[in-house]
This record gives sequence, C-alpha cells and structure tokens, in this order.
Amino acid sequence: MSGKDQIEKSSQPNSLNFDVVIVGAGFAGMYMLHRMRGMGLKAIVFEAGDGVGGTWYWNRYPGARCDVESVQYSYQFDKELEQEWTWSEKYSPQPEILKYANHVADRFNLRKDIVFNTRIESAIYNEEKGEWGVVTGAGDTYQSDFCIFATGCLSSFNLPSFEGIDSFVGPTYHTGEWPHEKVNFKGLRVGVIGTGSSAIQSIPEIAKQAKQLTVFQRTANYTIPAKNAKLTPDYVKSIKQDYAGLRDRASKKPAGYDIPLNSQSVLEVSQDESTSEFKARWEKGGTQFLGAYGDLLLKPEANEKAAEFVKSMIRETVNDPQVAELLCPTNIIGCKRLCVDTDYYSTYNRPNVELIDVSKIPIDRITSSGVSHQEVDYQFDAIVFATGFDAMTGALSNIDIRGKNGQSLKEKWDGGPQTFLGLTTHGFPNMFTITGPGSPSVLTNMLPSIEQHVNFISDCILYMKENGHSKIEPDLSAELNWGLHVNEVADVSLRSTCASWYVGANVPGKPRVFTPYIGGFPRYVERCKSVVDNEYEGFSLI
Ligand code: N01
Repeated sequence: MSGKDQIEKSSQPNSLNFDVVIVGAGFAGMYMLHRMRGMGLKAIVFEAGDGVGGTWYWNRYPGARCDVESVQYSYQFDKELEQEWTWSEKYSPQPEILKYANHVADRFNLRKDIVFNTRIESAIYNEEKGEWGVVTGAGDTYQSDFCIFATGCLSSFNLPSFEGIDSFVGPTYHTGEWPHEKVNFKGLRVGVIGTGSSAIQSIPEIAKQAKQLTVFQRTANYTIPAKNAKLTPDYVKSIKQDYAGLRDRASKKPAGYDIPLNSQSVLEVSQDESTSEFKARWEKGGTQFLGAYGDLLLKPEANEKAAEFVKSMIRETVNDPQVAELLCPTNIIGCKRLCVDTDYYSTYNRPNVELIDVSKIPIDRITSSGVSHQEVDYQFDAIVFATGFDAMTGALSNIDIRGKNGQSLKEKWDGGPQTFLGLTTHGFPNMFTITGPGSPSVLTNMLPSIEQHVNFISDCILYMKENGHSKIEPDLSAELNWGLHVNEVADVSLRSTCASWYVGANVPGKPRVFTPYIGGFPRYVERCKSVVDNEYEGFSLI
C-alpha cells in the first residue's frame, strides 16, 4: 500500500492535519521524518519521485558516484546502522548509495509516512490559524504546524534554452534526471554538452560505449583522479572499530570531512617541495588535493602553484597538445567545485572522442540531427545535457511558498536568498530549510551537515513544545546580520571570484550572490549552538 493510500484510509475527509509536513525524501527528509516520529509527532513526507534517495534517485547517469569517501558520506545518528552497513568502495557508485537510502527507509520503516509521486505546488502560511497549507500537484491540501523543506541543493536541473532544443529527433538526456532503465550508447554518435562534475564522471563511461563522442566545453574544469578502490575487510573493520573517532575528527574540519589538511603556506616552501606534495596528493586522489597547503584558496599566487601542477598533469596525460591546452583551465583551482574523476583526461586520447571549444562562440542551436556550432553541423544519435542545476534555491523557487501577509519567498529572494543560518527566513514562521542557502551545505560533506540541521530543527521544536511556544520566526536584524557575515567570509575566499553555480552564474537572470556559508562547519555549528544556549537568540518565539 502506498503512503497516499494509507493516509486516505487512515484519515477522515478534510482532516489532513499534521504536526509537520516535510518536502523531499532524500537523506535530509528521511532523517527528519525519523526524528519527528521519534518525538511522537505526526509527520508526513511528500516526494516527487517514486522512491527515496533524492539526488541519488535522480542522478543515475553512467559513472555517477560520490566524491566524498563513502565511510564518511553516511549517517551517524544510529550506531547499529553504522555497524551493519558495509560500503564496498572508497567512493561508492550511485546504485550502492541508492541501495543504502532504501536500506535506511526499510530499517526505520519510513515509507509508511512518505507519499511518493507527489510534487508540492504551494505552501501557504495562514496567519490567523498559525498553520501551513501545503498543496500537492493533485490539488490535495495538507495542514501542518511546521513546514520543513528538505528539497536538496542540487535538485532542480538546469536546461539552457538552446534555440531549436525541441527539434532534435533522437533521444536527449539530462544527467540530473537520468532514466531508470539502462541507456545503451553502443554504436551511437553522442554529443555531451557541459564539462562539470556530472560530465566529467559520465564522459569516460559514455566514450567506452559510443561510436563517436563529441564534448562541447564552455569552461575547462580542474579534476583530480579519484583513485577509487574496493575497500578491504581490514580497512572496513578498522573504520567500524572507531567510527566515533572518525566522526569526531571530521566534525572539527572545515568541510565536516576528515581529510589531511596542511595549514602551511605553499609560498613558504621550495618549488620541489610543493611539486612533490602535489604529486603525492594527486596519487592519493580526491578533493584532499586542495588541502595540500593552507592558502590555496586565499591567495591567487598560492592557488596558481596548485593550478600549474594540475595543468602539468593534463599536458602529461593528453597526447594531442592542442587538446591538452583546451583542457587546461584558466581560472582559479577550486573556485568552481573541484571535480573528481576516473580516467577523464586520458579519455581524450581515444580515437572516438573529440572536444569542441564553445567558450568564445556559444553553440548556435540544436538541430533536428545534432548540434550546430560556428556553422558546423555535428550529427548525433543522442544528446546528453550535463548542464547542471539551479543550485541552492531552484527547488524552493519552483514551489509557490508564501509567508506572512502573503509574501512570496521567490519575491523576497529576488535579489538573492536572505536567511538566518540558512535554516529560517523572516516572515515565514515555523518554516525550515534543511541545508538552505546561507548554511555550509554544498561546501561540506552533506551528510553531517544534514544531520546537524535536522537535529537543530528537532531540538527547536522540542524546546517549543516544552516551553509552550507555538510559533518561531527569525528576527529581521538577525537575518540581516547573518547575511552580512555570510558575505564577509565569502569575500575572503577565492571561491567567490568566478562564474560558478555557487554564485548563481550558470542560470541566466539569477542574482550573483555567493550562496553557501564558507566560514566552515565547526564555526557554523558553534554559532548554532550559541543561538540555542542563549534561548534561541535571534528568533522571536510566541
Ligand atoms: O553541473 P555544473 P554538474 N552551453 O554546473 C555547462 C555536484 N555533483 O551537474 O562552466 C555550454 O558543474 C557549464 O559550463 P560553464 C557537485 O557539487 C557531485 O556537472 O557554466 N555549456 C558546465 O561545464 C557539482 O559541482 C557529484 O561555462 C553549458 C556544465 O554545463 C554539482 O553537482 C557528481 C551551458 C554544468 O556543470 C553540479 O555538477 C556530479 C551552455 N549554454 C555533480 N550551460 C559527486 O558527488 C551550462 N553549460 C561526484
């Protein structure tokens, strides 16, 4: 029986009242539901897909895998769950992560309170009643005291409005909404548009199948080899013996991810020394590469040392010097999200792969038979759009969310999102956003960030119940001060200096604001803790 059937059977007509409505059944929504039920609250989750897993449900493209080590990209709220689940690889592939999400849903019997195949169209706050009215695509309305958005940071995919996009006669795919059935590119001529993380993971896999693969690159990206490997039983045992220690070390790191970080300046060491450190980190693989020195994301001249090393590796790997130069990025390394790959650069040595530079002259149009660029017609049997997401705010602005005085969230955030702690926004009482804009979210290991937010929200609701409060809303002054702080710390980092999705640059018309909080996970957690210790300082409680 589906969650919807169950609700319809167990509820009286017009009595669809809940303590908490949660939107989204990814890792955030699932844990939120678990906590709410554990507190004895009546909670319901709405999920657009027909299964749990969020980003790992939708992103099924070939080569999709995590770029945070799986033993850390996992829940820590339940010690038995930690012990019973065994990851097979250093960076587990998407099917295994989705299996884990399903395991969690089954283990905690979550599905009975999740309504699948249901997209939320609007969430309207009724001031008189002090409750939220959440309306589904089917037109059903559910009332709740609290409305929690667990809609994900990278869940609303971005499809640029290429001229003629509907005229292509073959199949088209978007990496962010990949079909559930296996896509077979064998013997086909395939075009891939984009060279971000999703493209960098999928291109080597598509190239193995396709007769011809043509990649359209607007901005070359830095990517570090994953050096993925099967986990040995001894390694798994050692992790399980000290999971608590691992989690504790991770919680003290800026990204909530336990990787080796060196605080020394690269400018203080010799060229030989830095080259050998970069080489060692390249061989180890993954995003820890950027932890080689403390100032890589602070000073352009320091950053250049790391960038030059990666470019030297591209030139060493790619046989054709012209292609190698095209693949060499010209911006700050780590400014756009650093990618992690398996055989990305060497894929361009394959005779069936070509790279087209669309950085100076954009793609003209999509035609019925392929892609036209500079009056050259590239003929394809299939096109893959690896063009990313309307990040951080896209999923929220797709829902008509209205707070006090009918104010629309989309309109409030017209000039960029305004939040207190990335969790709440003034004028929208009893509404929370898990890993919302203005929180560390995408700059951290998402799992601990999700758990920290879910725990904050749960503790807050518990505090309200215990102290007779029915309404919580952040003060405007707290929100403005938080916004200033988010901007202030962003300005210190080189990360805010390029046209990335962190600043909304990939979506035409989106305000250019550095959206996540870059002050680091420990500092953020400390701030949340101090808000709580000071009886929800910065919030009005009624
Ligand atoms: O999206 P992206 P993504 N014409 O925005 C190009 C996470 N993730 O899905 O850079 C031509 O990075 C665009 O070009 P440009 C991770 O956080 C994690 O790859 O804007 N090209 C770019 O090359 C990641 O950062 C994992 O100039 C156009 C590409 O499309 C985030 O998701 C795996 C274009 C989009 O790249 C997003 O990654 C995958 C146009 N009109 C993703 N419009 C892991 O955990 C856009 N592009 C491993």
